[in-house]
Amino acid sequence: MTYLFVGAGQAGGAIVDSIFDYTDDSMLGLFESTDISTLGRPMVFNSTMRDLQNLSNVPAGDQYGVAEQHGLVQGTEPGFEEMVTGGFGRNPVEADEVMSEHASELQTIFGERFDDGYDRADDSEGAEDVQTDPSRSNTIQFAFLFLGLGGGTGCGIGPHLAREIKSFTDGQTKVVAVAVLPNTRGGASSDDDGPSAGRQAWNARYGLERLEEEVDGIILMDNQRISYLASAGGEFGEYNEYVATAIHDMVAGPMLSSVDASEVDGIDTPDIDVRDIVTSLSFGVGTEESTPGYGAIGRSVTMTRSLSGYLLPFVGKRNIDSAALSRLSASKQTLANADVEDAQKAIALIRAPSATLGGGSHSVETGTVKEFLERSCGLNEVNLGVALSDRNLASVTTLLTYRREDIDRLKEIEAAADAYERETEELLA
Ligand SMILES: Nc1nc2c(ncn2[C@@H]2O[C@H](COP(=O)(O)OP(=O)(O)OP(=O)(O)O)[C@@H](O)[C@H]2O)c(=O)[nH]1
Ligand SMILES: [Mg+2]
Repeated sequence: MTYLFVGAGQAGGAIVDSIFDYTDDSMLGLFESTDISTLGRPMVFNSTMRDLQNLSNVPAGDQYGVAEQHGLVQGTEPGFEEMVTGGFGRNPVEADEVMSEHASELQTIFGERFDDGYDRADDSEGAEDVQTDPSRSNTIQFAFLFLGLGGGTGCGIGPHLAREIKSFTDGQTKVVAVAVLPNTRGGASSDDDGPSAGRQAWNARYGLERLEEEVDGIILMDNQRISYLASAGGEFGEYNEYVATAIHDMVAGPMLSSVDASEVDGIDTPDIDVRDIVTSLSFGVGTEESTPGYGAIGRSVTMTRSLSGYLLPFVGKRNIDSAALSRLSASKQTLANADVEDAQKAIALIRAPSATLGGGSHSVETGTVKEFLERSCGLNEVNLGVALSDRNLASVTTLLTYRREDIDRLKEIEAAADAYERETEELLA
């Protein structure tokens, strides 16, 4: 069983890189040093060698160049630098065409890394057996696909990656996309040297239409949320870290630092897993008409000890305001102009030191967090998990799922894409 963290294009690669920064979850050495790399593997794809070279936590063997002439080229291949120079000039249509021609090479690549993938001759027993059957131990159970929608490469190749991952496992892999929405505020350009906001909106609409067909759920990371920053470009690092932490916690937290149900006050089954995340992110799971939902993620964190408590272990416990933590987590979601009240479902993870989970004045009130989410969500489908933290921090990470039609930002982007199309037609006329 493997989780795959795939990055496409510059933004996608950078976020995956940030997730694999968490290669030691045991800061204080209280837990065995399990980390994200025991659960999942990174793989990044880009058309520009330079972006790949900027990555710190994804080894060259996990990097692939996409080049019109050469197809998919592994980062360790001699001559890589000469082959992967092109880029797609911010044009996802071109990236899509090139990737279409070379998509079948992905099957070879996956085959080399994940044995023969799913055992096709014997797939009648269902996915539950994946964990126990050694012949399938290396199959890809879940894939997270990170990509920017405003550019060319990630936007154009992302849908192909999702389709080929699924096809490799005969549809067994669940794929969640984490898609960066461009900042479409202001007319000219949201990047200094980037394409216009209108063009990025057009790209985003193009990419989303294709992505929706291939994945089980889409988490939106809206760059408009950080557009108030003077130079948003310079702040991507912090924003990537924020999202990487939230996703890392939700995916890896319950597995790496799982909690004993009897220790937790207020909820019966405090464990969530990635399957629950996928279910929460999709509509109509298990039916013919399963469609991807659109999620936004948020995270709030507070210290469980005052600073003096760090020095003197038995003093300085702080009261934890659980209601404020939940509100903040939901309000810090990665989607601009989104109304929590419009969300249909939610899944959340509380992470806290075990001493703060048993009830009492210094504890996280899990019931309060759950209640807050239930009140906000139309479908009353709220799934709450609890995992241990080995630091003196309590955090609430919340993933809210919306229907596409309830998201104003997507309407705004579609309108901007239409306007861009009209403008360019007039120019060409
Ligand atoms: N949140 C975030 N957004 C980014 C980051 N890097 C770029 N972006 C944004 O993501 C969108 C796509 O840009 P890139 O990822 O650079 O594009 P690409 O996929 O490499 O495609 P090309 O146009 O071929 O270079 C744009 O809206 C960028 O502003 C990042 O590290 N984090
Ligand atoms: Mg690029």
